[in-house]
Amino acid sequence: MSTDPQRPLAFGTLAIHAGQEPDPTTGAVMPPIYQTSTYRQPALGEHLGYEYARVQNPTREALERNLAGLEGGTHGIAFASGLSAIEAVLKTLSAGDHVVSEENTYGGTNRMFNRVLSRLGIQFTFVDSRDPDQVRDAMRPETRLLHVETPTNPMMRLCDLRAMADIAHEADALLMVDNTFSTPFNQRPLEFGADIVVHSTTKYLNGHSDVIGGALIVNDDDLAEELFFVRKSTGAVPGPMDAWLVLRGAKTLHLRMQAHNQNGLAVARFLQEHPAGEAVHYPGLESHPQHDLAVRQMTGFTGMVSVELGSGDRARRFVEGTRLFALAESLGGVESLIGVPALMTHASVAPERREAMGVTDGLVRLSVGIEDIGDLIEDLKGALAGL
Ligand code: P1T
Repeated sequence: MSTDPQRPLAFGTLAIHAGQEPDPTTGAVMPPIYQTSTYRQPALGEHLGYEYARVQNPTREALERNLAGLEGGTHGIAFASGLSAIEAVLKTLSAGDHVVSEENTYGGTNRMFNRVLSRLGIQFTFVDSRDPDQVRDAMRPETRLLHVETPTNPMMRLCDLRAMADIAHEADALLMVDNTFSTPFNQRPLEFGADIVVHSTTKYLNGHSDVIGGALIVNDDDLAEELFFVRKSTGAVPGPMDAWLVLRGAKTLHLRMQAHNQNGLAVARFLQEHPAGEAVHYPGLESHPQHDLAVRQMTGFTGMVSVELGSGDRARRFVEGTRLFALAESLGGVESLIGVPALMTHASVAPERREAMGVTDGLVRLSVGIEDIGDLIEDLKGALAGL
């Protein structure tokens, strides 16, 4: 694709072209939506590389090559949701194996670990991965996986990806990084030594709030084969239409993320200066306790901002008072959303654990979209005036 094979393609070019060739039969520049469950085989024991759509689908494969290109990996494996992507990795483990996980993950990830997979004999230890010593101390001989999110949902804590990779590998474990909040435009964990990157493609990668999807990206052929095997054997594949929509969304990731990064920073600064906000959590602010680390391993800080308003009542009045920011779960779409994690995305986390992490009833999370920033600030100003 590149005229000079020595010169790597830039991110924006990869977003549009990585893994994409015009359709060989028609020249269609977008891969067709192969809406089929099965494929005719020319003779018994012979096929054209496609047998059954749980196992192979060309539209899904186009998406997988694209996502692998964006994360700098060699294999992408698409799933029906972010949670099913994470679950597939856990299904490479066996009863008795141990996992160390950041404590402040998306509430649904925590629920799957605590209430589903622990019943099958997988053991979990939850840590504050801002502190590498705490992570190292939690590793055991039977630890197979270290799972982190950075920034975390919704406290926007960071962990040092290079340190996490070293700790995992010293213990013969793999490092899995949930890169949903950052996106590969802002942070590429494989470059810091991570083994597996996971995405809820529902969020920024698709970017238009119209699909539930997930993906894993890895660099190791054997690991990829194992994960393809788990997906084939358990079945959490995305449909071809959804795969196509995520691919279409990913082609504008670089443009959307520039706008999300800009608007996110502007909203974080506005909230920081507003007297109603007690604390603003955004890694792009100089006041974020890990701002130096943010600058070292990220190139932008996304559109995710959390603000502490001091009480559940004030949080409720704020999220019910906005007009442009819609009160809703999820994040990463072009439109701005707002919510109270303690009552919504993290309601499944035990209240005392939530409180200990700062996920209070007064904490409001904003997914800042790419609308006009003047209109967004006016909207927030109006809602805060009503507190
Ligand atoms: O919803 P699903 O596509 O299954 O993805 C789960 C998931 C995984 N990882 C992170 C960091 C996430 O934020 C999510 C989903 N999060 C929300 C729905 C939310 O509003 O935070």
